[in-house]
Amino acid sequence: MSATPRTALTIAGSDSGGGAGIQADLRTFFACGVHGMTAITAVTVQNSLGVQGFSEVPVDVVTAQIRAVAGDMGVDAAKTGMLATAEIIRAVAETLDEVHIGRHRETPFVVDPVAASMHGDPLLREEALEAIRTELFPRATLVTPNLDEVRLLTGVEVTDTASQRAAADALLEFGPQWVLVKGGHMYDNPECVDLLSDGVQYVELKGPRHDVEHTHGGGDTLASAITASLAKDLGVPDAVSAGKRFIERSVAEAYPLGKGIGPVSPFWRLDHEA
Ligand code: PXL
Repeated sequence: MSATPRTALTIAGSDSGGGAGIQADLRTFFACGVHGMTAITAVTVQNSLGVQGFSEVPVDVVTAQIRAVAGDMGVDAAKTGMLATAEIIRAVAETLDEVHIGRHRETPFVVDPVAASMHGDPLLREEALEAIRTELFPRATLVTPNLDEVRLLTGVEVTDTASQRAAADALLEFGPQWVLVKGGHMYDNPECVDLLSDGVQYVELKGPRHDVEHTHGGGDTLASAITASLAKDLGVPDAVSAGKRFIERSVAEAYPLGKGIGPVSPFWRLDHEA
């Protein structure tokens, strides 16, 4: 018998292609040595060419999954990905309070405000954006939007360091403890510069820009790697640095799969000889 590893819960949608969503989260948790648990919110039908459709899980089944694992196994850190509807978001927020997950509770909580797939397929109803701002952000230890999500949530168009800082401030207004404004979509910049802030500290995290087209699941993998580090009791700045190192390597080692866009890969963490 072994010691119980730290535990992390992802509340997100399933990607039948295995590269993003719940599947990306679980393989990242595994690669980071954390026991992963899931509350599935929606089932997408997709492959490397895009999302063909999705079906939401009934809201009482979503919340029952959270209660079942939190009550028995315990959750050391949690994250959200695709939440699909305002109704699911509101119910998840209420349930997280009940089980003491969130910035004012015992358990750290990362919100990755997933709105669309990289092909532009919607994964969130438009009316649900307001619920993300008002229900989830005030409960978040950290929010991790990309620049498209920043524009949808705040109206700020990030093009440079100054507008990235303005976006961080606008997001902090919604009440999360920390924001990570990811700069990966600033394609003019030869580096990937993410800005981490709690309104007092503004930390620029610089990393290489890899010239790869296979980046499916990149945002999910970064948020999951950060969540895994939070589950191991790292503070937010250290957890984000560890997550950034993890995603850089996973992007560098992304692989083609199918006829479209392949996934980022955490396989580099495995011992292929074994
Ligand atoms: O990468 C965002 C994302 C999250 N969750 C699910 C997805 C995607 C992107 O396609 O399918 C289920």
